[in-house]
This record gives sequence, C-alpha cells and structure tokens, in this order.
Amino acid sequence: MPKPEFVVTEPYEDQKPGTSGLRKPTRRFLENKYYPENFIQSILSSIGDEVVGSVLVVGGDGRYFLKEAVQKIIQIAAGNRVRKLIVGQGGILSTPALSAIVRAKKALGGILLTASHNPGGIDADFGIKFNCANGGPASSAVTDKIYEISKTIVEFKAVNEGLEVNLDEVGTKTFDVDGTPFDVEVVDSTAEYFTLMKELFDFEAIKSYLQVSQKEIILDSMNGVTGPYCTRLQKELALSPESVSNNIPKPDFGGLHPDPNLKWAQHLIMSMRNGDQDFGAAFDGDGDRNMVLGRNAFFVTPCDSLAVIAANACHIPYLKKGLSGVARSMPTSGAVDLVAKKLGIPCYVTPTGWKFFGNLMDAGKISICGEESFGTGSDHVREKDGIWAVLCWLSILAGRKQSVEEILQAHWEEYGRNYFTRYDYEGCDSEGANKMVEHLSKLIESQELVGQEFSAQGKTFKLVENDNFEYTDPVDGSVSKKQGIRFLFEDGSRLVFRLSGTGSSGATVRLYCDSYEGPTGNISGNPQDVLKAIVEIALKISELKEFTGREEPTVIT
Ligand code: VG1
Ligand code: CO
Repeated sequence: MPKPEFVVTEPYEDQKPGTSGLRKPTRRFLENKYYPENFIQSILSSIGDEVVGSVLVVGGDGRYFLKEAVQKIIQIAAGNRVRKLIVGQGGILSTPALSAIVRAKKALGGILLTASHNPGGIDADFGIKFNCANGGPASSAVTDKIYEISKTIVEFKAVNEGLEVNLDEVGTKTFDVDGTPFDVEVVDSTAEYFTLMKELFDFEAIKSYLQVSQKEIILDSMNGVTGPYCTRLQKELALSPESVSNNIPKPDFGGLHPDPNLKWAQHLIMSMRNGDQDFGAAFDGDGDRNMVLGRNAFFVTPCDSLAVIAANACHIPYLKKGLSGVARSMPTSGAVDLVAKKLGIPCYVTPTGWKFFGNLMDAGKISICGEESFGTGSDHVREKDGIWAVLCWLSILAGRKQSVEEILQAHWEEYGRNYFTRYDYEGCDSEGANKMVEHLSKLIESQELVGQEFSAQGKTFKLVENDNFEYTDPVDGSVSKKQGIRFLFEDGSRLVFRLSGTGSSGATVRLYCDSYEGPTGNISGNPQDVLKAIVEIALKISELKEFTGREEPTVIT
C-alpha cells in the first residue's frame, strides 16, 4: 500500500513569487535538488489543515518539464492527504480553463505549471503558480506566506511509490494511500472550458455570420496551450483548416517566444498583411493573453480592445444584461474609463497583475477588466482569457457587421483616441535598473519637477503631478505600495515607469506612454509618431539610457 513519507530537504532563498507565480530558468527547477518539491510543499503548507481531504486542479501550458512536475505534484498531494486531483489530459490546461474547472468543481484551488509568455525549453523558463478557490491567482498575502514557508522548509511529504498515472488517458484512478482513498482524475483539457464558453456566447450566431459573410479568420496559438482550444473552436465554428496555426503545444513552443505582441507575433502580422483574413488573433503560452488584428494586420491595442468590448457589451450574450463596473491596471490607457463614464458605471484602477481584479469580481463590482499587456477578461473566470476575448470580438463583428478597423474608427469618433505605447528594456543589469528607479523615486519625493515645462519635437508639456502608484483594495482594504512611478502632464499625457515582476533573471524596465485626442482631434495618427515627443521626455527625465546603457528598447508595443 502506498504510504506518505517525510523527505528531508533544505530551503532555497529565491522562491519568491513575482507578478504571477514563481518563474525561473528551467534548469533551476531541474538541477537543484527538490527545488520544485520545496515550492509545491510550501504551497500546500500555506493552505493549512484544509488541504487534508481537498480537491485541487493541476495543469500547465505544455512547456518542457510539465509532465515531470505534474508527477511530483501527484506524489506530494498524496503525501499531504489531498483527496483528489483533477489533471488536464497530458497535463494540458490553459490558465483560464484551470480557473473555470476550479470554479465549476468547487475545488480548493489549482496549481498551474507555466511561465506564461516567457519562452520554454530546457534553456528557457519554467514556472509554478497557485490559484485559490475563486479560481484566481493567489493574493499577495498568500504568496508572501508561501515565500516565508519556502525559506525555512526542512521536509516535504510525499508518496514516492505506487502512484503511476497515465496522463494521456482520460479517466479516474483511485489509490489507497495508507487506508484513505486518493483520486487522480484526468480530464479532457477543453471540455469544461467549452461548456462555459457556450453559456457565454452564441456559437451558432458567430458561425452563421462567418459563413454567410464569407469571413476568414486566423488563430495563432504560437505552439502554446491554446492549440487544442483553437482546434476545438475551429470544429465548433466550422472554420477552414487554415484558420488555426501553430496549434500543437510544444515543449519549447517550436522556438517561438509565446508572447502575442507586435514583435513576437510578427509572423502572423506578415501573413495577414499578405493574406485575405478579416480577423486574426494570437495567444501567449498559457492562453490568457491575446492580440487582436483586423484585415491587413490592423492592430488593436489591448487598451482599445478592452474599451471596445465594454462599449459593445450589448452584442455579447453574457454581458448583455449590463456591466456592473469595469477595471484596468494603472499603466493601461484610460480608453475604458471613457466608456464607463458614458455608461454611468464605476471604473477601478488597480496595480499591474490579474490578482488585483479578483476581489472586485468576487464582490460583484466589475464585470470586465483588462491590462495593456494583452490581457482581457470578465467575471466568468478569475484569469484573463484569450479565447474569451476572441469570442467577444467575433460576437461584436457578427452583431455590428463592420470590419475591425471600422469598429475602431467609430469608437474613436465617439470617445476620442487614447494613443498608447509601451517600451520594454529586457535583460538589463539589475543594478542600473534599480538605480534608475531610485533616481525617479527621489524626483517624486522632492516634487521638484512639478510645474516645470519639458519640450521635445517642437511640443511642450507641463508636469502637473507625479507619484508612485498606491492602491487600497476597496474590498479588503489591503494596501499595495510602489506600484509604478507616474508623471502626469497638463494635456493629459502620461508616463509610467516600473520594473517587471515576471522575468527570470536580470531586470526588465517597462516604460508606458500615453496621450489623448478628443473625437474631433487627430484620431488617425500613427501612435509612434504621436508619442515621439513624450517618449523623448520620458528618456530625459528618467536618464534611462545613462542608467541602463540601452539606446533602444527590445520590444515596442
Ligand atoms: C506582466 C504584465 C502584467 C501581467 C503579467 C502576467 O507583468 O505587465 O500586466 O499581468 O505579466 O501576465 P510584469 O510584472 O512583467 O510587468 V502572464 O500572461 O505572463 O501571466
Ligand atoms: Co499568460
């Protein structure tokens, strides 16, 4: 009979979860004894007594080391007297699908094996993330607790023998662990998720619109987890085989960097420029991010995508009843704020990271939310959801019978246009990046720049306010400090600086710039041209080039 054993281990100092889980080079997990085991045990220990007899969901995005990690979780969960694990077939579950299963099965939580938009493979990244009973990413209070435990862990509990599970075979296997039953149920990766999607959307209406109007679409999974979900969608909507690409999850994402943006999804942009598709989308490794494109690769910024979905909720069955409120992360442009104002509903501004939306959704304060980093979602789950966003867009296209570009044009004519760009400086030396943040913090503290005028490219901007964003959660009152340094100018232009919390080494500096043009202003400009002056001012104020030694960003969105 399989029996739990205590295995002696030693703590690691670096298991602090970032913006979204623990992300490290894959080799860190592979080559350091019990590195994954320590973190998994720390997660289970953080839950406390409730873990005994609980149901947990496990899945990941198909990246290198997934199956081995699932096996370790099975052993440690059994050791900790978990009653049942629900695992995606082959270990595969998209992040939103796991969230859906946790909610539908009333599980205690879920463990996600993903480093999301970070590349995969033995020489890239791996990650582990914990979601709570609401299906959403654990709050900072929980991840802090996990981190504290990981720093002092001396043993973990595991059943090391007799728990063989074939992850490729759907079905339940029950083990007798020292006299108590322990189930591992392998489920179809897409089943529960599609049950939910069919409740939210009118698949028949979308299908017949695409057929009757002979619209072509293309969904690019970037060799990540959305592959099986897009294949299912292709069948459900009777799309042509060419409608899906890169749809087999690969351990190294086929060498792609599974981040759906203008740089890493360049192949999709090029093919749409030369192609005949009316709509295109790409997703990240774990399926929570999406990039939306119209005909000829017309790019919809994630900030605008959120605003358009909010403004067109009447075309989306699930949202038709009306929105209780909306939310966006602070660096996201204020496009959705304008829609909320018109609808007369609240708009919340949160720090970066999906975990901050959870309380608002649980309390019924918001229906949809999004981030500039290609994340959009609603309260149907507690994660951002790439496939959901595509279904929203297809519903809007079917309802309005207009092209993506026409919809955006009409939106700007009604609300004005929020020009937005993000510059990423990846892989910077941490010391230089931290010094830049220190420099900016000092400027904020002294308030010395307030009232000053800055000129570039023949334009002058007056600084009216600057701060380091602080957020008080309206539901539980928790306070999150230092969530991004902001400079606000008289004409509504804005600069935000923050360091990424999802990298696995070094530092990534993110610079967000935006400005607003009213409905009668210049709404058909090129964002990079429109924002050139404010970007120049950002570089001047921050002395970014001097501190990081970087002339150019690595990614521009
Ligand atoms: C980034 C994005 C943030 C997003 C997070 C997780 O965080 O900026 O908006 O929620 O990634 O997305 P950071 O700290 O690197 O800026 V995912 O799809 O990688 O889980
Ligand atoms: Co992701």
